Amino acid sequence: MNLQLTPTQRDVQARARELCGEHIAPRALLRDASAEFPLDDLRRLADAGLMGVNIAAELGGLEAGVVAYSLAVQAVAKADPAVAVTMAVNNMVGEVLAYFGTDAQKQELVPKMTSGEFSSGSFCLSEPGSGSDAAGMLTRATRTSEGWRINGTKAWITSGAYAGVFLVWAQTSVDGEDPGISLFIVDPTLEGISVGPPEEKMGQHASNTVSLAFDDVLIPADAVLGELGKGFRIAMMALDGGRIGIASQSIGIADAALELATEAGVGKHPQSADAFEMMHARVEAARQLTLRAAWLKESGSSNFSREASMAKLMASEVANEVARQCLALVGPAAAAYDHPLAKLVRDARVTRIYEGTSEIQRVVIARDLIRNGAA
Ligand code: COS
Repeated sequence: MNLQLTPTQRDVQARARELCGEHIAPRALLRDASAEFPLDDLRRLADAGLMGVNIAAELGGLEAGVVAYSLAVQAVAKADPAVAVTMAVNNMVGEVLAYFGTDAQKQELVPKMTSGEFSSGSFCLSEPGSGSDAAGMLTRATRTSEGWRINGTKAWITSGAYAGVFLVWAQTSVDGEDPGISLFIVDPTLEGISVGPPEEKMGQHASNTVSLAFDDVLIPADAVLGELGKGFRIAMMALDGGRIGIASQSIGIADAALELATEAGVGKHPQSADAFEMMHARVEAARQLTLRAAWLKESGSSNFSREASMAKLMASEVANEVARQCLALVGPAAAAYDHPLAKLVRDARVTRIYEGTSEIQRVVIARDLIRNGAA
């Protein structure tokens, strides 16, 4: 692994930082207070190529790789974690379409995601009764004479009220047989889809999180993405990459907390210096773990699940600890609800939950250790 950033990676990082400094960071607190979905910023991210960092240029992506993607998410999360998660899910949905789609599916949808024509895309896997046990989903797609009929409910769907495309996982029925879980491309404007009210979350208010109900939604026969019955594997592969995105978001949160604490003079006092240096060291360790997972994915490794889960586990735990500790060291003023450090503490919590809880990351790591041994 080359620890030196390439000119392309530095360029992507600089692009993200410039856009964040000018537009995303200055409005983060206001955006949090109003819970306004960041349509303008998403358009700016798309204009800068950041909605398809690891997607081929012929589909409108930057084709800059996974390390560059991680650096971009880190920069955006440092400015506003709510914008970063929206961007990360868009990149993940775009990559799934670009990787598993037929030529027709790719040409029709991916350029709309990378160009910003679709403000966002949604990854519809979790359900009210199945989050960690993703395979326990109840949503069902039944083959009809002309296509598929979908019934079920999805929960905690990022960008669900704004997405231009849904990727929906469902148990599949074909002539009474059940080939397993399949993945479907669903147009969010179809009849039978209802979008629940935005969830009132403790943090990341400007990201949109809703439930989606599918009531006899009819979709065409060619809406299957990838092989019929093989959708669960696609979800797991996508989540391996998605976890690198959330690890990167977590690092951005920790970077922001450390910067705010430094500005407040933490680190200059002998009482806080030890803790402060250790926090910096832990954030750096989490960053290197995350970049390594990104590099493995970028180099075409057939299995980077363990590294992605380790990065997500470590970075999300570090982000939570660092944000909390910085708040404590800065003092009571930082505990005001709308103080930027209090916002980071609130924003950090969900990084230990979405795209697989810390407990699930431990399961993935343990299974891989049992199967493949230690490094
Ligand atoms: N890449 C490719 N294939 C994978 C894979 C991966 N990372 N992980 C699992 N698979 C495959 C397995 O090889 C297996 O394939 P076969 O059926 O062909 O043997 C299949 O998927 C089922 O795997 P497994 O038996 O491990 O599935 P489990 O139901 O036990 O689930 C966990 C495993 C718990 C890891 C999974 O349910 C999970 O990740 N849950 C968390 C879900 C999540 O992160 N949700 C967040 C949603 S977005 S906010």
